[in-house]
Amino acid sequence: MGFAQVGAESGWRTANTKSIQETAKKDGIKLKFSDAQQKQENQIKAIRSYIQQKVDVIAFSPVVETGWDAVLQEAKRAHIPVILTDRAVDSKDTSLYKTFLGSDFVKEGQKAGQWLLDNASTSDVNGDGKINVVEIEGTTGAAPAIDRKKGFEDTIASDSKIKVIASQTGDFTRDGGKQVMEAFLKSQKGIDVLFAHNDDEGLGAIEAIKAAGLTPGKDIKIITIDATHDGMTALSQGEINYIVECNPLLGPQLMDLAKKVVDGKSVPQRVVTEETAFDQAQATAALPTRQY
Ligand code: GZL
Ligand code: ZN
Repeated sequence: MGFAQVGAESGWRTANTKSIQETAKKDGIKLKFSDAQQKQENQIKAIRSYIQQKVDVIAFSPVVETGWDAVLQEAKRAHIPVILTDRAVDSKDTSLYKTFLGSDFVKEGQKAGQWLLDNASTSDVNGDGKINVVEIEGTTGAAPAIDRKKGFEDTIASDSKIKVIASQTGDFTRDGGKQVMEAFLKSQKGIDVLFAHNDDEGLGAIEAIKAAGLTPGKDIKIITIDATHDGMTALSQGEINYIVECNPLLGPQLMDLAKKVVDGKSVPQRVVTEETAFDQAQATAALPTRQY
């Protein structure tokens, strides 16, 4: 298998890589692996090299949704099956990949929005009658960033008191989250809530919130997505208020699907990963047995 990974931008990505590499080893699958440092041209180069090496199957997590048709056509012409994991592509031609294994990101955004609807009464921290939300988005053009934003904003639309007053990409990194939150704290008045598209951005934002002399989780309510170890630790300590899980442990299902595809067996076009969400008490209870 040739796997073209996005990069190593977040705790989620590290756990995802570990799951893929460990499962390949356990299942006796020879894995060629590349890290694209979040650059699409590097992922395309890696896929082309796997085609040249005539691997049996190619799998990758597209860093952004667009611009994949050409290289996927080349894989198809070379009769090498492709499996999408984690993130989706916008290709209309679904013959370009055998299956897409990953989360429903719109649903993740909806779960984040639903928590805010359910907790609106205690989220107007500054008591101005409005719930002002700042949003730190994921990588521009990435499926999780587009879909989480859509799910969240569609859901909070049902409460006119809740408004996203500023939204900017933090590129799914801690440094990105810190820098964007520093800017928001300077430019925005009356921030009540932060919605960050992943734990790492939220953890970076927490550094900026503390540096501004504010208490994360109290002076600014924080909702993030992933449920990585560090995010869940901050949640159990009350620095984050709610985390929607995004399961990175795709290794076992990926290798299963790959074996079926290589054996010419049919596989479902879409496999949605199982995942839940955590409040503070649930995080404290789950932490001791979390795999990531
Ligand atoms: C989501 C995945 C996202 C994570 C981020 O499945 O693509 O990319 O939410 C990661 O932490 O960087
Ligand atoms: Zn308010």
